[in-house]
Amino acid sequence: MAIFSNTASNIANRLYRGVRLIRRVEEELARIYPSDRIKSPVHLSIGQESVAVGVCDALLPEDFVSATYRSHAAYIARGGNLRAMFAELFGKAAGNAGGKAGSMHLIDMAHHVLGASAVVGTTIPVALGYALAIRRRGEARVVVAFFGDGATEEGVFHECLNFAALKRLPVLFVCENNQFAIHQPLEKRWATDRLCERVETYGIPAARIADGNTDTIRAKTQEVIGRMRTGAGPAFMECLTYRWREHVGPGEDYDAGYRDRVALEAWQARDEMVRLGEQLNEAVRARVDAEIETRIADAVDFAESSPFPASEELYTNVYAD
Ligand SMILES: Cc1ncc(C[n+]2csc(CCOP(=O)(O)OP(=O)(O)O)c2C)c(N)n1
Repeated sequence: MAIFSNTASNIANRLYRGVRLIRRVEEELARIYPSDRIKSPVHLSIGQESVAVGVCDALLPEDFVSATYRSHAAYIARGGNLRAMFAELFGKAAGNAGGKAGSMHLIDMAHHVLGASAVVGTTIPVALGYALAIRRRGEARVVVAFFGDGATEEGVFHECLNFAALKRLPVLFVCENNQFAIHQPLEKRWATDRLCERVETYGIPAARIADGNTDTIRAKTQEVIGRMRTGAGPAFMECLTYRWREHVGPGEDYDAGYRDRVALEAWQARDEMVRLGEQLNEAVRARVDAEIETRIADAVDFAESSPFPASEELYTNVYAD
C-alpha cells in the first residue's frame, strides 16, 4: 500500500505521515537489532527523513527512484512494501530479494524503487540508464537518484552529470549532504563546500536547501521536475541534513571523536517530525501515529513468522536465472 497519494488533499498530513513512518520504522529496527534477528547491517536515516519525503511527495507513481545502501527512507517514502522490507532484513524468503540481499539492496519495482547498492556511487548510473530509456521512449516520467556527499567524490558521479546534461536526460540528482563520509567530515575532504557551483559547470541547474525543511524540499522538487517533464534536462539538489546515529548500526557514536553533540542538538531542535506534527490537530496526529504503529507491528510479525529461504536458494539468482 502506498503511503503517498498526490491526490490526497492534506499535504501536511502526508509529509508528517512519511517522516513519522520512516523514523518509527528505523527506531524499531534499532530496538530489534541487538537480538540478532535482523541479518543484515543497517544504515539508518534517522534525522535525514525530510529529504526523501519532500522529494518523493512531489513525484508521480510512474516516476523512478534509486537510492544508496542508506535506502530505507527513499524506499518507504515511495510507498515500498513494508512487510517485504522487514522480511528482507530478517533474511526471510518473503523479502524483496528472497532474504539474500538485506537492507543495502532494497528493491520494489511495483513502486518503481530501483535496487539500492552497497557500492558508493553505483546507483547513479543505473538511474541514468532508466532516464535514457525514458527519453528514448518519449515518456514524461522522471528518475530521482539519491546519494550522499561522499558519492560526489566518485568519478562516476561526474561522468553521469556530463552525460545527463549532454543528452538532457530527465534525472534529478539529489545529494543528501549529511556532511560525513563514514567518519570523515566535509572540511577534511573539500577545500570549498560550493558543490552546487561545481555541478553548474556541467550545465546543470543546482539548488542548495540548507535547513532540511520538508516543504521547501518538496516545492523545489516540484518546480524542477515540472520543467524536466517538458524536456528541460537534468537538475541537481543539495539538501543539507544530519545523521543522528552512527554510520552503520543502530547506536550513536558521539564518543568516536569525529563529531560532537552540539551540531546534533542544533538539528534536533528543528526536528521535522516535530514541526510537521505540530501542524496537525492532536486527534489527527494521534490517529496517524496509531496507524503507523499498527503497520510496523504487522510488518514485524510478518517477518518473524515467515520462513527462511530453502537452502537450495543459495544457488539461485547468483548470476542470472
Ligand atoms: C566504491 C566504494 N568505496 C568505498 C566504500 C566504503 N564506504 C562505504 S560508505 C562510505 C561513505 C559514503 O558517504 P556518503 O556518500 O556521504 O553517504 P552516507 O553514508 O553519508 O549516507 C564509504 C567510503 C564503498 N562502499 N564503495
